[in-house]
Formats: sequence, C-alpha cells, structure tokens
Amino acid sequence: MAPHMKLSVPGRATATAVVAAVSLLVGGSMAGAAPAGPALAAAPDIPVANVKAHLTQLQSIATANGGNRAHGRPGYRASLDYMKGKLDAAGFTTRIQQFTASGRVGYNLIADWPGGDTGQVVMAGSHLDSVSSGPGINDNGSGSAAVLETALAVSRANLQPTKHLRFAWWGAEELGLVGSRHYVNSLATGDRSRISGYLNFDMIGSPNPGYFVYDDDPAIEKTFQAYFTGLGVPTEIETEGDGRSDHAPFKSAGVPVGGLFTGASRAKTAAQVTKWGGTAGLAFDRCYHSSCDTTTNINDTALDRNSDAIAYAVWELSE
Ligand code: DTR
Ligand code: CA
Ligand code: ZN
Ligand code: ZN
Repeated sequence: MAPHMKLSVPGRATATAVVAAVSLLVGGSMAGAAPAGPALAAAPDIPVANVKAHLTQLQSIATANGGNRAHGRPGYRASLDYMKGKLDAAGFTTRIQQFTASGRVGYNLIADWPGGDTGQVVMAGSHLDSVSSGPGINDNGSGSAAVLETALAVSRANLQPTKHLRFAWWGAEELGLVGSRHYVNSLATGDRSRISGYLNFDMIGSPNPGYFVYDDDPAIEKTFQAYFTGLGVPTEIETEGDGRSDHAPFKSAGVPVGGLFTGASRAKTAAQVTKWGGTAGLAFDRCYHSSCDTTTNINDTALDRNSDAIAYAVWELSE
C-alpha cells in the first residue's frame, strides 16, 4: 500500500490507478490492480524451450560443481552469475545483495527494469538455491528459469508499465527463507509499502503436477485463476505452503503476495488425477530434495503453463 502513490498516468490507466490507490489505502491489497478487461498489451507466450534451456544450463552448473547449487557452494554463485549475465545483457539494472547464513556467504540477485512508478513496485521472485543433495532443477530451477525468461520477455517487448517491475532470485531459501528475509529486513523505511505485490514461484514444473494457486492476496489470486480458467485448467488453493517459501517474509511485512506451485512430496489423489491427469498415490515430485531432481524431473506442460501464467500476471498487475 503506498499512500504517497503518484497518479501520474494518463487516460484509462488513471482510473485504474485511482481504483488501485483507493483499494490499497482501504484494503492494503492489490484489489483493483488487475482491471476487469484484458491487459493493455497482451502478455507474450513464454517459449518453454527457452525456459528448458536455462534449466539445462543450471544442470550443467550443478554437474560441474559437485552435483548441487546449494547455499555457500560454488554451484550457487555460478547459477547467480549465469542469471545476472542474461539480465545485464537484456538491459536490467542488477545488484547482488550479500548476507551470511550458517557461516557461509550467500547472495540475492535483484534486477530492476528501468521505468515505471517506483512508488508502486511489482516484484516476481524465486529461490535459486538447491539442497546439497542434488541439482534442484524443479526445486527451484523451474521457478528461477521461468522468472528469468519472463524478465527477458519484458525486455524483448520493451514493456513500459505504469508500475515499476523488479525481479529477484533468493539465496538460502532451503536454510529457512534466509535470503528473502534478509531482503525484506533490509528495505529502507517506507520501501515496504512501495511494494504493491510480491509473486513467488517455487516448484512450478513437478513431474506429476498439480496446479495450485496461493490463497493470499485476492487480486493476485484472481489474476492467476483467470489465466488458468482461460486455459480450461482447474486449479486448487495451495494449502501446505503457508510460511514455506519466500513469500512468507513479504506477507509478514504486510506486502500483498501470491504465487503458483505444482506440488512436492505429498501424493496426488485420485480426485486430482481426474482434474489433471498423472498418477494417483504418487508424489507430485518424487525427487523432492533428492539427487534425482534433474532436468528429467520436469513436466514440460506444467512448466509451460506456469511460465505463461507468470507473464500474464506480470503484465496484468504492472500495467
Ligand atoms: N519449501 C519449499 C517447497 C514447498 C513445500 N510446500 C510448498 C508450498 C508452496 C511453495 C513451496 C513449497 C522448498 O523446499 O523449497
Ligand atoms: Ca508458453
Ligand atoms: Zn526445497
Ligand atoms: Zn523450493
């Protein structure tokens, strides 16, 4: 919520901004941020081949660095350097935020897209670290690669949204949301209320996928649900996630949050198989936190749908 929000936007968007401002002043949510009609400029399709190419790079990085991309290990910093190189080349203003956890140095990567009202910052993020037992391609290369490719699509489109766009890749999530909590705790006074919303993506390509939407900010939730309704894909409310990923520090700070999830070690039910296909009685991701969480541990359809949903929400919520 940003009481000092500037309404310096012309035409139709002014009405939206006014509605958003009033809603934020009243409800502290993103209500009104997603106008009823389609986005001014429709979000592009995110090529899943591009997302998978990033996953292949992350797999190679893990293989070349002891088999993982964990906090404090060389594979993590190599993953961050890969992402940063792509973002710098695409015109983002990037910065690396350093912190210490379990006696090892950790890093967050923050990428700002120049322009937009910095009094209304829309953020999309994912944790980039894996567990030490494997390469972490679904957990969470999937979220990291999809957020990266969405940022690159913003650059390709030279998007000029009303709100300011910021993307983030967190370190040390697996140690307990350490990087994202460090970021939130380090925000200057007043900056928290300048974040209109934080969108989190942690495990969005599970091999036996479910389609779960975080049940947090109503406007963000509705935006994701609208996307999946348009695809004809039913969704369920994400129930196991409260406090279990990087949206939690933002939520605790009063920032509207939302996100997507395809499931971890919990087993898919027969009822869910009727909705989504796949295998009942089997975990959504049977390689969760295991060495088999490799590039073979990805369902391409789920990765594609969720990548496109991220782009849709970024376009909708930032216009
Ligand atoms: N804690 C995440 C995986 C995870 C488990 N449940 C949820 C719900 C929503 C998002 C993520 C998760 C991890 O292991 O990284
Ligand atoms: Ca796509
Ligand atoms: Zn994990
Ligand atoms: Zn994760």
